[in-house]
Amino acid sequence: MSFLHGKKALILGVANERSIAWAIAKKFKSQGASLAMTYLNDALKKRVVPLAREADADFVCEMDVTRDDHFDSLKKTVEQKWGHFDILVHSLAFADREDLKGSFTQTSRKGFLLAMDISAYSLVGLCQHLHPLMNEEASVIAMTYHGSTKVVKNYDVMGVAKAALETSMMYLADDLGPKGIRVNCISAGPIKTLAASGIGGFRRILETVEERSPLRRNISADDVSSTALFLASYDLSKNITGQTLYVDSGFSTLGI
Ligand code: 0WD
Repeated sequence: MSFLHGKKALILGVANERSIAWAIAKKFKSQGASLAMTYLNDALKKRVVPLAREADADFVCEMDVTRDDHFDSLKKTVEQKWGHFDILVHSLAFADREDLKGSFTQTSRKGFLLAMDISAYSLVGLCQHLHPLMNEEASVIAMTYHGSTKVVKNYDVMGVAKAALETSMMYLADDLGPKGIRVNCISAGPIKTLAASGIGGFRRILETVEERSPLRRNISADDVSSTALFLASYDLSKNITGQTLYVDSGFSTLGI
């Protein structure tokens, strides 16, 4: 059975073949969806275009979420190529490396706003521009992390941005629910990707999950893609919205 047959999925956040967004793209493709992907800039275009070709994407375009004009051009492109679409995946985040070193008190205004802008406001901007093109039964999925609700060493300003992302997700779910659009987050356990390499002591975080999580193992990008499929599919999750689903081997449930 293919759960996404005839559905159109726009996926933001593929940087390379290790990206969570790439695992999601492959999973959606295998379930019958048509894809479109965006890349951040020319440097990443070289990596993303071949992946988009491999996934037989309908189109690929540039999208830097700090640029207002890119929101307008993305909307225009989606409208021209597809008209309407069904699934939006937000799998992007950014903070200055300097702000991910364990001294949160030293966060600059500039660093704080940058992390918020790219990692949280972007979801609001995307929904604002694209919701008129979303079909009823559409699903919006954003990626988050446990550092939003608990202190995780070195996650710092990104934890604050993820808290804003998760709360934005709930307000968007309430706003867009009457149109039939669902909005949810997946809170993934640590996975070694390009973005993760910017977080100090990331290897130790992976070791801790393996040692202490209830399931005593780390998760993979493919695990996240299966949950993304569940949330993308109207048949599987039609009454789930405004939620953060944890795919973390149970780690977030631990106290001492
Ligand atoms: O352990 C992990 N890897 C986890 C990641 C655990 C839990 C959550 N996440 C989240 C991340 O915070 C992010 O929201 O999953 C999402 C995807 O992250 P990823 O797959 O781990 O990382 P990566 O492959 O690096 O993709 C993120 C991409 C950027 O890559 P780089 O590394 O070049 O910053 O986000 C994109 C970019 O492609 N991105 C932007 N896209 C549009 N406009 C921008 C921007 N301004 N900045 C970064």
